[in-house]
Amino acid sequence: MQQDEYYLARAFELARRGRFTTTPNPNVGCVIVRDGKIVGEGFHYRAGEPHAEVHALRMAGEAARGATVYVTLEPCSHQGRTPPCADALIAAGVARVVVAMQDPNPQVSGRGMHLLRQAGIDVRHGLMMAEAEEVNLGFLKRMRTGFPYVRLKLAASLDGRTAMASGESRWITSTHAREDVQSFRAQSSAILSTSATVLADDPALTVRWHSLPEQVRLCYPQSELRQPVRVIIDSRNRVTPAHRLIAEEGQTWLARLAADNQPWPSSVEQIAMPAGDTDNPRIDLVILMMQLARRQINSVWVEAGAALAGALLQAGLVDELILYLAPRLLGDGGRGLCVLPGLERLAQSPSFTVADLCQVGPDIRVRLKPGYA
Ligand code: AOF
Ligand code: ZN
Repeated sequence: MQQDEYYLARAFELARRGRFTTTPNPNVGCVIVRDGKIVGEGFHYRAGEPHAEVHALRMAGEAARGATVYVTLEPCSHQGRTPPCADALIAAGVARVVVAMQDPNPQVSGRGMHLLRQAGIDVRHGLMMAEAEEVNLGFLKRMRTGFPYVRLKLAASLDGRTAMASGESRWITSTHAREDVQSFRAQSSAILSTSATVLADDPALTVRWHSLPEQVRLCYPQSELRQPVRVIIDSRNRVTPAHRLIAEEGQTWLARLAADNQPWPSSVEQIAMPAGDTDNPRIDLVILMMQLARRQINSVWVEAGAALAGALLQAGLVDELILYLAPRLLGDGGRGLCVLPGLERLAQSPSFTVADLCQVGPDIRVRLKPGYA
């Protein structure tokens, strides 16, 4: 039925409005239609606050009786931070529910739709699945696999260099590209970097509201700004309370082999990681990602150097590469994008499929997914 897609598309539009704030919860939108008219609308804004369906039911009031409800994710059946939406829909006396995707959360996983059907409500599900995947890449990956969705950000010149032979590297890409980066940071649960980057650049790794693109600022008020947690791989305890990111607002997690006794503020947590190989103690990236997912991190935005970029790719942990290319040449003495030890044959070289390509100010942005299509 074309009409179902029409109203569900509206529900997806609403769902996307929560993309900066819902983590660790998913983005969900809901539209209630009675006699061909939208009588209620809502979306999930923040964990702990009402779910999309509850906002829409409140707006519809009595008009929800006998209405059709369009929702981008299966209504929940469990008592979480908020009561089950399936119960609220049944109590409101709705006649029909159209669901894009089943909720993979093991606490729900089909039970929400089962409850609705048991109450005599007509339920349709399994439409606009591509949109349903796209709007919750992080939440869905964490629920299905126990790993977060990882985006690796890279920036280079046309010849794939990240620094001049002299080492000069600041601002290869434009302010437009940096605004775009701010928008990706703002949509991520966590920003991942390394002590090498902290020692070299002393970055804040925060979202700065004034640096967000204008179209983002219009729908995301400064008062609502959420700082993604900064996760720093620091196996040799080199980050100190004097580094800039420690003083900035937001939390910082230091992934370390052993904690130290420095006077850390309460916003800093040291995560003890297993050492693995005793001759060469390093932080295991696979274990780190699993730990992050266990801490409800849906999505990770990686901003670091060529060593971490290469290691993540070689460990198969990257879901998406966001590559900014500045239209300039730095020459073949400059530093490359990824350290890939042991790479000898073309057949072993990591390859990608271009997901999309656009111009950001004067720069080029390519989004790539690992593997050939
Ligand atoms: C819905 N509608 O808008 C959302 C749902 O702790 P709670 O109560 O917020 O529950 C969180 C879980 O509920 C989350 O993990 C996901 O399975 C589901 N999210 N469900 O019916 C919504 N955001
Ligand atoms: Zn719910």
